[in-house]
Amino acid sequence: MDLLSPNPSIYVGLRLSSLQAGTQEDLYLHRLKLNYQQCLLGSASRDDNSDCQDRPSMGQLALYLLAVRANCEFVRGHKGDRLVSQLKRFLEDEKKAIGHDHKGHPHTSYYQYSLGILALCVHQKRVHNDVVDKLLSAVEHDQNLYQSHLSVDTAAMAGLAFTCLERSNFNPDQRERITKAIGTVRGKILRDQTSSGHFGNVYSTPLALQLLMTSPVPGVKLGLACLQARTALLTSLQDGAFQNALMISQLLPVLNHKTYLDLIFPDCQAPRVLLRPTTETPAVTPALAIINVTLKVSSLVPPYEQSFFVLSGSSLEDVLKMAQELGRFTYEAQASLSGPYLNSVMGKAAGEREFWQLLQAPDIPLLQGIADYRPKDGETIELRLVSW
Ligand code: B12
Repeated sequence: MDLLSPNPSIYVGLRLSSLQAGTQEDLYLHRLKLNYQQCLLGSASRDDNSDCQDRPSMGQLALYLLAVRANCEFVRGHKGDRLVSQLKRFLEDEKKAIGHDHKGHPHTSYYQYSLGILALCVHQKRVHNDVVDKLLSAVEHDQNLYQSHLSVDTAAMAGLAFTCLERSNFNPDQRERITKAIGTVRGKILRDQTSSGHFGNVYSTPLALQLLMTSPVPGVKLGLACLQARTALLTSLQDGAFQNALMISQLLPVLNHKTYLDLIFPDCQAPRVLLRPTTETPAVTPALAIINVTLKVSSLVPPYEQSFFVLSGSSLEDVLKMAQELGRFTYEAQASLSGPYLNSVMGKAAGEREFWQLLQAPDIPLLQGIADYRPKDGETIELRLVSW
């Protein structure tokens, strides 16, 4: 995948919004189908096709299946069956990685595991009880811990997967546990509401709201919490917090009172307003200011620290590029659906269950990636190798 590959999450978000992009939308789905089928089913053209350097992950395949469903299609035929089998195989492998005693971890994450179950469910494909059991256990054990390890985003995605199983009457033997787990993740999300109204942080709020909106009996307390979250989201939206296309794709359904569960019975006839290409507003050339940003890496020996003068409005990625050009500093980023993901610094690649965390020194994790975050004058950004 590269940064120009079509992104299934964007297609899903658009189809669950009140907007449509006319023929562009059909073209986009066509490109998605070509890309995913070629990369996953390994057709003959794979070797000469530079579009698929990496095989899509379990979560990407799941998002692709959600995109197909968003167009009111079911995966069909030989190719469709193969994709479904692949996703089931991915889940089986993850189940093994978690292990009988639930001591291990999925190779990807419980977020992608949930996406996999959700995607199969909206295509009316059942998964074995023991696959669902792993996700149920993750939620149940998390509840016993003093501090929750599942992020709000993951809890919300797990809740959406469970709710789909519940609504589709799948895995009837586990019904009681499923219903209880939905209550558990809902409670966790509500407890994680911040004073500003967001659930977790601004970027986990769209998925959290998607889950809470599926609640059959909203009740006054839940209704109020959702209202506060919506208000907080709208304020963040006006403040320009939503620049990242993937984040917008998770927000669009919520703004249209829809959730991923609408993909069980999608409504492809609902009227949507035609999106117009944005008319370029004449660029208000901001006064060219030069700011000072310090880049710091303490996780390695010898540590690195250097200050740079960059144009205000530069992204963290611009700073990293400049540092690399000036020497002594190197980094590598890989394309993801969220944008470029920093995976190696000074030749040190993050290992399994490790990542290069981005922080505003001394200790505030950034809420955006290297392409979206724009450091302010005088700021020190630390890149820290941590386990997760
Ligand atoms: Co994260 N992460 N994450 N993350 N992550 C989320 C995307 C989200 C939305 C969480 C949140 O704040 N609510 C934000 C992004 C907000 C935004 O775009 N404005 C977020 C953030 C901010 C980060 C960090 C920047 C935090 C930090 O360092 N201060 C770092 C990334 C730093 C870097 O570039 N090195 C970070 C790290 C992680 C870990 C804990 C390492 C894991 C990823 C490792 C793994 O899964 N093996 C992680 C996860 C799991 C997620 C989560 C919960 C799911 C992502 C996923 O699997 N998507 C999302 C939640 C969400 O989307 N709402 C947050 C589905 C698959 C199919 O898509 O593109 O193939 P994918 O997935 C890959 C990328 O998403 C990438 O890792 C995934 C696995 O390879 N990734 C990226 C994960 N996080 C981020 C963040 C950014 C900015 C980028 C570019 C890529």
